Amino acid sequence: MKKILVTGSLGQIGSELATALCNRYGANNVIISDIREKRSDDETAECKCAVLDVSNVKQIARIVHEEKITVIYHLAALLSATAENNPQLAWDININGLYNILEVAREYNCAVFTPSSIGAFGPTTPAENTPQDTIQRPTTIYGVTKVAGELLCDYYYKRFGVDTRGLRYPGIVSYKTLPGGGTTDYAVDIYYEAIKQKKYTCFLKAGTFLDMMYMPDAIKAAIDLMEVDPDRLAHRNAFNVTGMSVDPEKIAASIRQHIPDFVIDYDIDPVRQGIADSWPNSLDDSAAREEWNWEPEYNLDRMTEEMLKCLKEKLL
Ligand code: AKB
Repeated sequence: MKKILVTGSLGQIGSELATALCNRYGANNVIISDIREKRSDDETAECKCAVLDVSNVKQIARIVHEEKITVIYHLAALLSATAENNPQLAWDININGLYNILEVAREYNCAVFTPSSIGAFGPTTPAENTPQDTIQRPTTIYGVTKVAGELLCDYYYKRFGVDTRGLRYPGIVSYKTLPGGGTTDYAVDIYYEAIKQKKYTCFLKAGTFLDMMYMPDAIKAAIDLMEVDPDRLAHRNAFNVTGMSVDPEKIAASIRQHIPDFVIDYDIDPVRQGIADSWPNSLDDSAAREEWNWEPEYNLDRMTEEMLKCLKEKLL
């Protein structure tokens, strides 16, 4: 039986992944953890919860040893805009934290899931239909940590046999826990503001195309990848996955099908615009489709319908 540790369990992806893991493997077999105590308003799994700082290798080893952990979903990380504001902290959490997880996984024979990102690409990467294997010269500290993380996970698999697997997540859209400090966060904020005031001021320009994915697909991708027969995996870490390629105008048009007087205007944040401009417009996810049958269930309009319905229930 798997015994699972989730780091970063109070964040946008971790909070929903933890619930899905409890449903699938039983709440007794999942330990959630984060840098802070869980609060009553945190929407995450009802299971054992630990405070865990991933920069403290002894703390990680103690939990893994005491709880007999066999699989770690390692989600604790800084996102792109926050990382750019504090590159030293980004290195410490995104790289030293991952290194600590991999070292403990090596010692205790755990499998490890780690998300990479579209941020692992840069301005010299082909921007349209970005291939699985291509140029990776990111210009952000976030991207540097993501490329280094992909390589480190490959290294731990090849050198020590640690069962490392990972995805290059695009922007993730969801209505339970807000993302924090990402460049793609506008694609979540826009739905909240559409419900609250039928108006949204976007920090990225019209025409800025980026890949996005709805949360249920992001969760399904992580669990499916961790369950597939390892003999099928040629890539293991850092699979391109995507649900859709959209810009702010396309999301606004999809929202207008439900809220006809919804208005979008623009107040550009140069830092996040610069980051977005350095990332691909659309990913080729054929390696994930071939190696472990990846297929998203949500396109833009299906996602919009569900986001607006769920946010209406939550906010009004
Ligand atoms: C971010 O915007 O930083 C993240 C990502 C695409 O990795 N959502």
